[in-house]
Amino acid sequence: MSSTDTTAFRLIVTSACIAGILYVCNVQAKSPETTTNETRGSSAPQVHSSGAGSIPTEHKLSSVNSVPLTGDGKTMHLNVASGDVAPRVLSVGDVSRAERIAQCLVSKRTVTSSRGFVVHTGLYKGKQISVVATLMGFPNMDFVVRELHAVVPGPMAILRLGTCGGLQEHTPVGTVVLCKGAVAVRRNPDAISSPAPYVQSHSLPFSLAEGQGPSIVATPSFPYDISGRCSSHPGLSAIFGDKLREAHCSVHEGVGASADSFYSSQGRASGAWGDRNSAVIPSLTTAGISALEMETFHLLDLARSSMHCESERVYAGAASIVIFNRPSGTSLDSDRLRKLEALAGNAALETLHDFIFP
Ligand code: R1P
Ligand code: URA
Repeated sequence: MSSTDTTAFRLIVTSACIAGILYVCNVQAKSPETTTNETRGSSAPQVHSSGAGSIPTEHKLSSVNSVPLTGDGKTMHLNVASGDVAPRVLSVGDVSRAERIAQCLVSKRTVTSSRGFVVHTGLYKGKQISVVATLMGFPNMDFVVRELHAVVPGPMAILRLGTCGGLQEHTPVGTVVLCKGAVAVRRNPDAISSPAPYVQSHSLPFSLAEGQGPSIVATPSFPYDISGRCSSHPGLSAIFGDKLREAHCSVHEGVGASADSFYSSQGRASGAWGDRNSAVIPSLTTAGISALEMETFHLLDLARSSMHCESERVYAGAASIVIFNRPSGTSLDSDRLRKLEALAGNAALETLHDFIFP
């Protein structure tokens, strides 16, 4: 094949894949009963699920002081065993987003767990990739990364594709924010339960430079801890950026913030909870944060922590689709979101496929 033929062939395969995802979206939008794990392509997925998560009565868990495993070698919460997971992983929050993107995999097999995690694994252009529904928040990302890592020998590449709030005027809805790094925003219960002399209402300055330690330490007036920045793997992120741009996504490279709540630590107004959070969004925006979501920081933090162990290191990166623009108060319509999920999902699979472990 000439290089023109090869390019044309790749274009056809990629377009067919995106068309497939969009077709599945439409089918699902019309008939919600089709959102189960049944076959949608030529290859029948093998699905196995169990009551993992609650401790199975027939098994005594081993390794209780590391990653607890059932008698048949499955992890307690994701229900995965050795051979169920590929070293290249795409993590998405939403179960239906994972299922739609996984339509691009052939010889797909699916593992579900009673905790709600879903792991699809199959071949993408000849390489094994897992697409995982990670659900929401730091604790779920922790279960996913640690339990997948426990059953995959050697290094792993993990990308997250999520949705987010855009904090800048130049990150309107529909932008895909490629995350160069992230900080964590956490509500501090000791600070919030102490009487506040006043409530901080305008921005508190902090820097997004790397290696600076905590950016903001919570006080009763501003009861939120903002961590220092943790970075994506530059090589993996650069490929992801190229693939997103090739897919004609509107890409903005920036630093994100991951919050421990969709509400308090994302600066959403509340009457009932006394969140004292009116300075959260101004502070993040003034510091230059582009995207606000709930998992990326923890993924990058675990990847950073794995660096001391080269042979089992996690290489991580992330991007998220802006569904709300906080300065303008606008939101993305669901059709555009589905289309962007398909394009960016395909770009993520391409990235994982092309990434060469150092
Ligand atoms: C909140 O609505 C959820 O959406 C974002 C947040 O991080 C959080 O998980 O990401 P996902 O769309 O990947 O779930
Ligand atoms: N996900 C979040 O966590 N926050 C948003 O505003 C949008 C998506």
